[in-house]
Amino acid sequence: MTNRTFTMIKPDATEKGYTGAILAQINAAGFRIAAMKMLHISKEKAGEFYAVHKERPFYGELVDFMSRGPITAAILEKENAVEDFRKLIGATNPANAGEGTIRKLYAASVGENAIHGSDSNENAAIEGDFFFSKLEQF
Ligand code: ABT
Ligand code: MG
Repeated sequence: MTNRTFTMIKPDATEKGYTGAILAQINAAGFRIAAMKMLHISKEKAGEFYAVHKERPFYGELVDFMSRGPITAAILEKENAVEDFRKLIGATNPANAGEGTIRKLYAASVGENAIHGSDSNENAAIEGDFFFSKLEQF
């Protein structure tokens, strides 16, 4: 599974109507969609997903943000998926994101940064399984 990553189009980008444009950019960059769903996660589920950040000062805001509206979660497949997808989305803070990256184009701030991308193959598998059963991964 080293050729897969996990992504979420976050509530800010969903609210602004960017879902279609972002998915088109992901496809144009050569990623195959191996799983996808739109859903609204609870605070509890958001807190579980971001449990590694529990002690950070921004944790409460992050959980509120991620549970305030629908997201689109997906598993994406491509050679070197994790690294190439992080390049496609750009830096965590959109102010530092490169030209043409998804965060440069669609993110408002470090807290509301439009899209998630897994940071390792191990986390990609954990995160994908958090949202999708084996029957929903193709
Ligand atoms: P994610 O893809 O959401 O994991 O973002 P990324 O991996 O680029 O950045 P990390 B460090 O994992 O941040 C997780 C979420 O926490 C938010 N955040 C981060 C803040 O709000 N303030 C901060 O100072 C930092 C470092 C950004 C990420 N999520 N959102 N939205
Ligand atoms: Mg991260």
